[in-house]
Amino acid sequence: MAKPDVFVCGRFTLALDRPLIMGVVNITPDSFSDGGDFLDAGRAIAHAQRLVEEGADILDLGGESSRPGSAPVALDEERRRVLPVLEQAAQLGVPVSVDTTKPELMRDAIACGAAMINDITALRTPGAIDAIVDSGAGVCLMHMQGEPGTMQHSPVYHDVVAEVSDFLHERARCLLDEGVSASRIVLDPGFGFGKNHQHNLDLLHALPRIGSERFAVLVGLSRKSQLGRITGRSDAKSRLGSSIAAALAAINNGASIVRVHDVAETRDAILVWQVLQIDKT
Ligand code: HH2
Repeated sequence: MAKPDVFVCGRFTLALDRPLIMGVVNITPDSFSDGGDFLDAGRAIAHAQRLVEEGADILDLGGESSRPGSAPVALDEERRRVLPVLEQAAQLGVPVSVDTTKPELMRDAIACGAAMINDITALRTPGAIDAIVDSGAGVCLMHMQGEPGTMQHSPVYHDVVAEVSDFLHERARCLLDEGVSASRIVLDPGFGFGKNHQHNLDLLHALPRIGSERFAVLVGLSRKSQLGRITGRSDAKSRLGSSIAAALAAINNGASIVRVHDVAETRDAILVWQVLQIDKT
């Protein structure tokens, strides 16, 4: 199926003729795979710089963990974590995304140089759409059933692909109606956000339907527990091999952007996989 040609975020226009890598910088004490590693601003900035050197096309800064069971973070604390890092990261030459659900932080982040907002609640907080609409920033709209505190308890769908896809397209419609162009919007089915293993598999197979021809699709499977369930690895940092396999599967199924913790290894895997693919037709 045809895909959009470009993703426009802030002053950047990213060609989608190759898969893009979004490198994750978690400025949190409690993220599921690297909580505490980059809570210090200096370490977070050094990590951001390293990810860009390793080939990240986009950086995603987050100051609030959304792992299953995580507790919400107050606005002031999230600001305190994210903004000093953003100020420096915005100088690194790649678009910087801020992963937040709070409209106040969205506005501050865009004023501070963020080129993209990544919202796991798809801009459902009142004021979130207004915060981004006239900014030119790119937006990732993600699907989540329930809330991080309880979302994995017993997710239920009648038809997971139809429900996720309809939800994302409705949210995108709200932005289009406000004059946001489709090239600024990417859609994400939200792997592990209120989904069991079968839901995740069904969604992975249905990525072209989720994006349709209009929107690029972003996939975040890196280090997630559903990969650990397949390999039997409970330590999130030991999921590098499975994360690379998942990123390649996502790209093969139509994802334009993969959100990953391990940029260098993912980049190399994508490059080699693309060169070595044997045309079986
Ligand atoms: N996953 C996480 C956080 N934000 N955003 C999008 N668009 N898609 C995702 O799949 C996604 C996301 C969870 O990963 P991480 O940020 O590493 O962990 P934590 O939420 O514990 O900080």
